[in-house]
Amino acid sequence: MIKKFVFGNPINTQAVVEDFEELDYSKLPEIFSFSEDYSEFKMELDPEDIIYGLGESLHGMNKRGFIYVSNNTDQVHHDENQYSLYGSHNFILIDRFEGFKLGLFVDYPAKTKWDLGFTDKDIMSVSVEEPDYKLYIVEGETALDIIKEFRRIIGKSYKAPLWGFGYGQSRWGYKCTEDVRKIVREHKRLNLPIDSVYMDIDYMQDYAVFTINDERYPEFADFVKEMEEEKIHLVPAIDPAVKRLPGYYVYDEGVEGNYFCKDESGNDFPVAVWPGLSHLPDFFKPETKKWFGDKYRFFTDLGIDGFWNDMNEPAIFYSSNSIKKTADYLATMKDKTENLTLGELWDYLDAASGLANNEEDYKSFYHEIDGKKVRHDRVHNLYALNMMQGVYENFKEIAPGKEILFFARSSYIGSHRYGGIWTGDNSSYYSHIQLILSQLPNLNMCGFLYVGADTGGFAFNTSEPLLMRFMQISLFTPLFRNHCALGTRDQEIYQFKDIDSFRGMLNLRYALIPELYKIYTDSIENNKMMFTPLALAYPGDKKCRQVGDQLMLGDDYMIAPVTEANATGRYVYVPENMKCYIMKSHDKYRTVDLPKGHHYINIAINEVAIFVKEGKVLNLCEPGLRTE
Ligand code: MIG
Repeated sequence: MIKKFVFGNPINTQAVVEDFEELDYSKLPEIFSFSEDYSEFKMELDPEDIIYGLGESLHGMNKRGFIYVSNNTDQVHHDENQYSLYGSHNFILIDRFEGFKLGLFVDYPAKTKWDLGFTDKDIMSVSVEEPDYKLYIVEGETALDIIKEFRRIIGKSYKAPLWGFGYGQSRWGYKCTEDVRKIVREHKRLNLPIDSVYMDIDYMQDYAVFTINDERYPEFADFVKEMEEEKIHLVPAIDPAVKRLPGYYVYDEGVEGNYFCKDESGNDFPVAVWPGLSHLPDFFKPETKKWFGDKYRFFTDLGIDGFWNDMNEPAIFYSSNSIKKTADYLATMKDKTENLTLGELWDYLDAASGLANNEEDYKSFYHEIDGKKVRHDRVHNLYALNMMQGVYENFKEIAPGKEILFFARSSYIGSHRYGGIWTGDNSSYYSHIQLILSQLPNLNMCGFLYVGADTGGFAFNTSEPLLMRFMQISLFTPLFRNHCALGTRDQEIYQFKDIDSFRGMLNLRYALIPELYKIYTDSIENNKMMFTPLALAYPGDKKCRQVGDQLMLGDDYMIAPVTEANATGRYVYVPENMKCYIMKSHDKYRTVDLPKGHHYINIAINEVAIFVKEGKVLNLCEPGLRTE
């Protein structure tokens, strides 16, 4: 049962694909108290209420106790003091034990603040910047019914090709054909399965999108063919910002077609990102969507069938406005080379660090939406969605009949119909293994099924055991990509010692792919969760409400990764009788029958545990070196 309320004059975000009659405010749930202008509502929480949702946001599986702000942000610090990551997934589910359950979707494309029992531990308060939004209240018998209902109204999730479940190797820093060949060679030499190699921004000529650096990738078309023969999919990164360079075809077409975002007076708004001075395509205009989507032909014509869209929050390093302001400020400090007051010192430090992704910049450019000029910050969280929609819908034009792997960094609910997401710049921390676990079910309820995190961690240096533990969660997620940042320690499997153990994990993944893909497509077709918190899968079992580091996978399995450094096992709560497979690979494992209850399981560094419900089987196939 869905109730829709409309406040003010909301933008049509396209998140919901079904039409609902809007209800009279007298029908608003009585448990909510609204501020006079409806920009904020509060609800009293029961001490035991769990709140799930908010997609990829930080903190644990249960979101209660913190503040979150939906504000798509290029955020490399996935730390507990951050409010926003790359996506805005404004759906929450309040779950009271054996009682009241409620789903809530705030369909609003600018900043939305979720104070979930932080300021006052017993009060949830949700607020928007301006009261122009739609509020959907989703009711149902069970929490899983509510999620299903919500998933139905936001439309079917994107379906990735099977090869998108293969292992992918990536790193920021691969520069040339030889770097790619080496990965394929090493995997072949060591009998390590792999399906794809990702090409980060360095393949471009001066970071100009839809170009190839001919020196580093000479005869690129032949190189793609060569990889095709190896059955390796190359997946290039695509960034939205277009380098401002007269004579560069993408820039010229953009100017000619009037496709870029405008400043206050109607000139193309300049920003700086990787290519230097650039312009952001105005993806709110249908003709821009079509144009940019069509540019992917550059790759699809060569046979490339996978893409990742980065920087589409959109990330901005600086604008002429913000850099001028900073430069002016620094000029006033020119003679202050000693005796800065502490206040001046802080201002000084902030001046440069505040340049990127600056609030003022997001208020300084405009989109054209249905012929009207709309300031960017009012629709900020929809920029990535519109980019993805344009690109996805154009795939059938440029690559008819082909299944394309497509995912992005930034998103809004609705983006899930066009592609997947990866969770961005995590770190090589053990706590970020737990973070993936927390993100998976909360993303699933918001429609995002093709998801995954940078395996091994993006920022900072990984270690062999950490990469191993990271793989033991990633081998269950649809996207399974080893990726890391420029300048960090080499992170490919073959850089480490215990290759046999890594091979075991990859073989297990490949042996699981048919079953994982089945669970994945079933989740798409039937609006189900691929990963479910135990509290929702076993609503009558109070013990499950304490479990934040285990997940149900599909209908029959449970996973409980080791998330702690140096641990050689962990405590697990088993919610019904299960058989536990403790696996070194698809064909090397021991099993133990576990009755419902608490158990300590030994799980060595090269082992991963899969729990199977009594009477169910663990479906494995013979692994191969490619998904094919
Ligand atoms: O400003 O393309 O999240 O995966 O390696 C950094 C370089 C830009 C951010 C992405 C990351 C990618 C990196 N990018």
